[in-house]
Amino acid sequence: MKKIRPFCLVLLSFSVFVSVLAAQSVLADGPIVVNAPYARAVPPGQPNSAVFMQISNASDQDRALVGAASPAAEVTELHTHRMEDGMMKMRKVEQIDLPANSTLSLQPGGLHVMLIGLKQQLQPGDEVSLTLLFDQDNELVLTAPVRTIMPSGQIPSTHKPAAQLGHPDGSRGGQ
Ligand SMILES: [Cu+2]
Repeated sequence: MKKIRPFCLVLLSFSVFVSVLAAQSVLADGPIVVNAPYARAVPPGQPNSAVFMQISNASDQDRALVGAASPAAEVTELHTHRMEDGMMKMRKVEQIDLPANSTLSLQPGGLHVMLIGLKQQLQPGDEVSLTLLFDQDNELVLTAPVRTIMPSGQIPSTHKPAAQLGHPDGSRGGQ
């Protein structure tokens, strides 16, 4: 009769733990890897929010994120921020380019996946399911934890606070 050594059990539970962690923080679709996705917590009643992440393209080929969908919102769009007339405004973009061998950050004040018309509350501790559509007909489903982002957090200092009004990934004010 075989005995299971305690050491093996420790290893086994450790590897299970690691793969659970990996499933939450890293998602791969061939050469495309998504790291550390998270959604912005918003107060109840706020209609919009955004999801951020890092996307790496480890291939020698330029790729692109071409769309997104989420059951958490009526509409899910790819957005960026642009300076227009001295104001930082967000704009829908048709795609987000992922140049070969590069990592791109979707972050507050910059590129983001916009959730418009929230159908669920986004409180810290909640989770948002998100499907990312890449070119070449690849799609990737991930779960993003909801986190509180300080209104002033992670926004480049060149952005004027007033220009952030009305944007859920920029500040709590406006709209
Ligand atoms: Cu936006």
